[in-house]
Amino acid sequence: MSAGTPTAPTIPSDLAARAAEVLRGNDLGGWTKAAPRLYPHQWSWDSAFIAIGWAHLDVRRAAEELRTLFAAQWATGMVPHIVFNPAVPPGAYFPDAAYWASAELSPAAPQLPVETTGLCQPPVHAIAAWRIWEVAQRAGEATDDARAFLADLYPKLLAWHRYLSTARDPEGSGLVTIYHPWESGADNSPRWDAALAAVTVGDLPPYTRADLRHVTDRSQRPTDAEYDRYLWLVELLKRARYDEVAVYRSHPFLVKDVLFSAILVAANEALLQIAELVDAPDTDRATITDWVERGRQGLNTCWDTDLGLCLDRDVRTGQPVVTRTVAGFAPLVAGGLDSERRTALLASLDSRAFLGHPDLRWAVPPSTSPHDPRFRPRSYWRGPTWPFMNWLFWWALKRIGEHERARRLRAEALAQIAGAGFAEYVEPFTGEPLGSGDQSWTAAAALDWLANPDDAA
Ligand code: 9WN
Repeated sequence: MSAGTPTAPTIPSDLAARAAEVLRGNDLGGWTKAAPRLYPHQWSWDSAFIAIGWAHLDVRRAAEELRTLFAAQWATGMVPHIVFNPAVPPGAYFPDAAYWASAELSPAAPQLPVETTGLCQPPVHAIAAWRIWEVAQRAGEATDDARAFLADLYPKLLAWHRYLSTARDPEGSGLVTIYHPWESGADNSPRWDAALAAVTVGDLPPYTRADLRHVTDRSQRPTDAEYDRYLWLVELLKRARYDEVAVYRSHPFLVKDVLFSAILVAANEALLQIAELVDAPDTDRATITDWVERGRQGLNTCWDTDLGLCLDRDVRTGQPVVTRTVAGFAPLVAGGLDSERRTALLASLDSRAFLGHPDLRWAVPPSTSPHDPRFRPRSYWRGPTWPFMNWLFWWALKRIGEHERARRLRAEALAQIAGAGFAEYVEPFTGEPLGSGDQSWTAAAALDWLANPDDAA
């Protein structure tokens, strides 16, 4: 099946039931593992997508997922990228809670026994919280509970977005700075190659990777050289005791991440809806509206006319990061586009560099364009397609009124899940499932799509 061919996929009638089984299988009561063995903890942005899946099975359980995550929020407002599962034996996931030592090093970290990393991930949480509300309303289910949940979560979301708009954007650029590729959620994307190459790895204590015990084909995971840099960056964050000002002064990896920033814009719009619902003060609403505008202006400064994509910017060098990845479509997620920018972005999306590539098994966006010299079809974020990314872009296309494109993307993405199962990521040409199986957010995306057939467009 080529990208240009219209598809009429057959979706097995038990797909939603199988997706629900995946979530239930990974459910540890109050929170959900990102995957059964490879990711045995609670991951921040996985959790938000997972909550959307739960909303279709049990709205209260969906709310609980986010509540548990936000219980580990730092005093700075940061929502940590991983909340560790105390039942996981040391070494089963690396780097583990002891390695990060966040409570020991930072007064802003949550108190023991809650243990987290000292990084964050893209802020999809307000989007998820609003989606839970929409699902609850549609189902006519316990909307008082859902409203109380949003009222309780609102100040936490506000503190989270404030953290990102201040500590992570001291320049007031509207763009969020990340300290580590793990913060982007797209760990070994070629987006980070140049900034990582400039990092000199110092005296790193010996370590054993746990991921390769679960994914034995090394080509699917980041390389050892990348891992050395990931860990060296953690080492430096620890030496700075996770203090933002110190990190900003000395850290060698500081990058303005356009997809992260665009997600923050969309999340701020969701937060405005929540603010309205919970009757938040006008001053909050004015602040959030400023963040939305500033974010869109920041993204405008990252536009690359030749590529027809938005590019990250390296804070240390001031230079744009020239790559062709799915992150380049960030303005579609942020919304508020003028017609020229919208036309250019959609042309890039439809082009042979992305959805129009003739060899794609399903017309869903590869993480890195096959036209980028660093494209690798089996290697993690260097080419494979990611089901929850399909969800994010489907949601974004719908939000900006591109209903026909959204409908096609949903159909292709569901066909992919029907064919490849609940894989973490998928080889774009052959459709081979890669990484972990039974990945929670893949199941959540399926549940959301299948629960709302009328949502197709
Ligand atoms: C590091 C859990 C996470 C996702 C990320 C994905 C991967 C972790 C890893 O798995 O990252 O955070 O160990 O590779 O890149 O997006 O949140 O699913």
